[in-house]
This record gives sequence, C-alpha cells and structure tokens, in this order.
Amino acid sequence: MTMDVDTIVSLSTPPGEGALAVVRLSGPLARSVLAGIVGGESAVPDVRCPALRRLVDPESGELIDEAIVTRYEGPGSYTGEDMVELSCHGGWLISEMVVDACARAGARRAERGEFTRRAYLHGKLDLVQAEAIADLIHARSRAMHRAAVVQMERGLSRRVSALRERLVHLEALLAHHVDFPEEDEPPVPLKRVIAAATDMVEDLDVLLATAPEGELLREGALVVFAGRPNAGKSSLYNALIGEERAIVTEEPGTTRDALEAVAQMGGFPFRLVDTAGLRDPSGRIEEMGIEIARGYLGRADAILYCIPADEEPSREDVEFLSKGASAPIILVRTKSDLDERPEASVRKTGGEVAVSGIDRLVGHVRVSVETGSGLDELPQRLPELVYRSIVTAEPDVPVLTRARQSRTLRVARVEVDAFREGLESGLPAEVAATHLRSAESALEELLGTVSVDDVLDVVFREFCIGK
Ligand SMILES: Nc1nc2c(ncn2[C@@H]2O[C@H](COP(=O)(O)OP(=O)(O)OP(=O)(O)O)[C@@H](O)[C@H]2O)c(=O)[nH]1
Ligand SMILES: [Mg+2]
Repeated sequence: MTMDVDTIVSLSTPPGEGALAVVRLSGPLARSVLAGIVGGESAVPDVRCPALRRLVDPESGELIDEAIVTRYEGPGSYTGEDMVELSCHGGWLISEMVVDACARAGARRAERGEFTRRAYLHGKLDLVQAEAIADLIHARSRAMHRAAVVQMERGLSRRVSALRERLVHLEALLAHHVDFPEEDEPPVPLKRVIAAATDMVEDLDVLLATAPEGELLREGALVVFAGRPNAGKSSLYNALIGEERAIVTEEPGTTRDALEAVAQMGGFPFRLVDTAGLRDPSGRIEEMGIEIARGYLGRADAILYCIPADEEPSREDVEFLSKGASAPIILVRTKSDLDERPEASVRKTGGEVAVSGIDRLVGHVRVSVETGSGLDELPQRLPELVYRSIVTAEPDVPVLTRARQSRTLRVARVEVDAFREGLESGLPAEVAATHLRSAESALEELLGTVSVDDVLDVVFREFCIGK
C-alpha cells in the first residue's frame, strides 16, 4: 500500500451560515501548517488540549477569525496521521479563508472522502466500515441508521472475518484428508468436510437474504399510488405524508403529473409517488401523465391500487397496473365512510374475492381520509411488505446495504457451493480446494484486505469533501 504524504485540508461541515464550521488538516505537515496560521510555533497547542487561538493570514498576519484548535497525533487520530481540527465561526467566507490560508501554509485541498480513505489505508477501519460511515452520514431513516451503525461497529466485518477463518479451517481439514488417502478411515472423513461447507453456504445465505431490501434502505422504497381518476389517491397521499402536497378536487383527472415525497414508516424509508388517474386519456396532457405513471409503476417496489370502497375492483384494472410492473399490489378501498354496506357484506365482496387469481395482489386495506379510519394500517403493512427480510431477520444479523457487499458475498457462496459439489462428485481434493481460495479472495475483497485503486475510487467517490 502506498502512503500519501501530502498534508490535506478541507472544510468538514456543510458550507454556509452557521454557528460553527470545522476545518480539518491531516498529514505529516499538519503541525507546521497550523504554526503558519496561528502566528508561529509558540502558539501551537499541546496534543488533545483544545485551545482558543487567533487564526491569521500566513503572509500578511492579518486576523481571519478566532477558533478552538485541537491537535491529534498519529496514529491516534481518525486518519491515523497527525491531524488538526479548527472550529471556527460558520459562514460563507470565513471557512474558505481559513482553508485558503492552510493551503498557502503548505497543505493541499482534500478530495472527496480522502480523510476516510487515509483512515482505511492506515488500517483504522476496513472497507465495510468506511462504507458504513458514508451510509451513516446519508441516513434519513432509523432503519438505515441502524444498519450503518451495526456495520460501523464491525457487525458485518466480524461475520465476514469469521467466515474467512472457517474457510482456512476447511482447507486445513481437507489437507488432513488428503494426507492420508490410502487409509480406510482418514483422520477427517470427507463427510465432515462436506457438512462444514454446507453449513457455510447456509450462513452465507442468511447474510445474502437481507441484500435486496438492504440496498433499498439507501434510496427508500418506491410506493406508487395508482387507480382510476377520482379514486381518492391524492387525498390518501396527502394524508400519509401529512402535508397538502397534491391538489384534490371532485373533478376526475385532477392529477396530471407525478408527485414524489420522502416519508418514513415504521422507521423505514419510502418514496411515495402520486400519479394521474388511469383511464383512456382525454387530452395530450393527461396522456403524458399516464405515461409517466406507467414509468413509475415499472420501477415500483409496491403499488397501492386505490378504488372507492363502494365500487368493485376489476381484473382489467389490476392487469393494467401490472403491465410491465412486477411489484406487489395492495388493494386500497378508499372513502370507506361512503360505503354504507354492513361490515359483513363488505368482507364478502372485499377485493380479494373480486380479483382472485391475480397473485400480485398481496393485501387489502380500507381507509377513509374523511374520518381517518384505517390510515394507520398502511404505515404498518408497507414496511412488512417491502422490507420483509429485514423486519423478520434476527436482530443481530447485519444488513447488506450495498451492491458491492452482496456481489462479493454471492461469489463466495457460489465458490463454497462448487467446492461442496466437487467433493460430493469425487473431484480430487486439490482441485476442489481452488474454489475455497476463490471464496477467500472474495471475502478479502469485501473487507478490503486486498484492494485495488479503482475499487477504492468507487467507494470513496461517494463521500462528501471533508470526510
Ligand atoms: N367522503 C370522502 N371523500 C373523499 C375521500 N377521499 C377523497 N375524497 C374525495 O374524492 C374526490 C377525489 O379525490 P382525489 O384525492 O382528488 O382523487 P384522485 O384519485 O387523486 O383523482 P385524480 O387526480 O383525478 O386521478 C375529492 O372530492 C375528495 O374530497 C374520503 O375518504 N371520503
Ligand atoms: Mg389526484
């Protein structure tokens, strides 16, 4: 691994007006750059003793701001290098002047994620933990926050390291087996090696089960409100996001465009999309609105098929909704306050009966925006539906939140399985063992034990400047 030797500087808090802004420096010259902007060596505070200092222009000596200066000495710092944190006043200009002063005193402006990249290169954290820090910063839901915290605390790394050790152990078992091929009863029967490999495949499957939904945590699951005009889609949409975002009128065809809003339900992130009512369009604008709705339906993770409770859902509607879409559909009977049938007869004709045989229909709720009845049901049903594997996973199972994580684990799974199959079908042990080594390198790639620059570029590009 190559060590960077530049000393880097950057604003680490969001730019703009605020009470405070933190500028960070990291690298071998951190101390001397600091000396350059506090008016000399004698003003440099002791390590881990925060002190108030005047920050000055390194050339003119002109006062820029006063700041609390904290020094860290490598390797006991975030990056593992000598570091300085300057807590100055927030604002558009001050932090820029401070960064500029540091640059003139010998530092270079940091690139995206460069501080964390250095932390990784100095072994302060592995690649999964580095990704977790980016996830934690970007988290907008409790579920994403939790997944990121577990990863940051090495929840996933520990599991992966344990799997890697088991692979090494499997290799050792196999070596024992190979060493005594002539004996009737070798010290390690092949059966035992096969059983251990089978266990590993199962454990990898447990981890992989959270992947599709874990990746959704980062963007939020897409839930599309669809149905005929005037079904009450926009009213329900507004009620669920708690804001009058969409226009509601008694005129069919009110919504023409698609509206998107971010919402948390049960701690899980969702992107809710209200769409134009689906029907034969009466004009160009409506036609385009329906086209847009179709695009959203194709990408949806769940579809809310809205239909007034006193009307019957139709097979054609459901077919229309699922054309080009593969998401599960929840039937939402809206305006239940207008439905005067007694509860028992409602249940008999309730949705599932009328459109039975369409397997994409996974649930049925009755709501009234007017009375508020049933409104708390969707925030409960949607997380269970869309994030099922996370909701039902054992609490200590870490969630895979990135395609990189699931891709490498899937490779490991395929290789261990091929190893098992090879042994079962009589492949020479030495040949089967190559699969174990491939699985091992997949796990190493996941942790970043061995890493290539372009993998790192992809991981750290996602970070903000200053992190
Ligand atoms: N009584 C009653 N009326 C409702 C309820 N929900 C919606 N409405 C009324 O139904 C009409 C249509 O509501 P919208 O929310 O605009 O329906 P939409 O499905 O978005 O309609 P388009 O945008 O035209 O496709 C409005 O007059 C609403 O006030 C409800 O729960 N009870
Ligand atoms: Mg509408």
